[in-house]
Amino acid sequence: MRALAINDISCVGKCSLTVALPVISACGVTCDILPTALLSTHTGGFTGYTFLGLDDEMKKIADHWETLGLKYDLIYSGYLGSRAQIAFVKEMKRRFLKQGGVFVVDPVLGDNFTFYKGFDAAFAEEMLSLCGEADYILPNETESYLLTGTKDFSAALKKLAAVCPHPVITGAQTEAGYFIYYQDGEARRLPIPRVEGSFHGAGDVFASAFCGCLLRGLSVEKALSLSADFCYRAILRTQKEVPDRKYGLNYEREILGFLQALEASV
Ligand code: PXL
Repeated sequence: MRALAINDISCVGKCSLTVALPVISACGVTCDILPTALLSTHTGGFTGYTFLGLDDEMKKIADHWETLGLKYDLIYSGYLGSRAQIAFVKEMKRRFLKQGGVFVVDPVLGDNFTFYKGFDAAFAEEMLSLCGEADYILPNETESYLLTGTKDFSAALKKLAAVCPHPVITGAQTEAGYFIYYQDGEARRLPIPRVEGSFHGAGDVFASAFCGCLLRGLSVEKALSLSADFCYRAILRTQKEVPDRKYGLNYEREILGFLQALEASV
């Protein structure tokens, strides 16, 4: 099995490709990467970060790959730096996803009910059109709101299900805490204990683990529950060990338990 992760390289802050590559590889599958941008840190909470968009380079990389005849079982896209990059990801899907392959979109837009720096409503609209080409979309509750205009999860899920067959809204901040997803024509809930506060990079750990589980042939339910549990454990560890949340999740020492659960499920 071969995956392609299209995401940025934030050199510090444990998100995007610095999470996707180790987590998907550890799941036991090949993970190639297409970097969208190079940043000194991610944009959530740091100031003064550097940003180099890689639009031109991405095109050259794709052209070279075409000469190699590369095709992917799964393409997973995350942080995209511009509307042009969203259009290019659609083209990547057409050129490089195998027939019957899976396209997973994490529509990275924001957190705490605001856009990350550099994103706005026009960008969200473009992201929604990318969601329309995906098999799975994994918005957090903020992104679900920015994509649909509603804070009601059930209503948002319905709107997203009209766009994509398998929307998963992660980390609904209700009293109990749950993920809400659409499967077999109905909304389903996956209870996840709620942890107070915001944890940067949690969405990337979850999405990467989810892709790894799908690639190993797990059902959607099993992939969701194992990935969410891994993410939850990493959040608990981070709460104890990392005073400054912008440095991302300490997921590394939770990955063994996740992989054991994965291997026991295949
Ligand atoms: O974790 C999402 C993410 C990915 N990449 C970059 C980001 C963010 C969120 O802030 O800034 C560059």
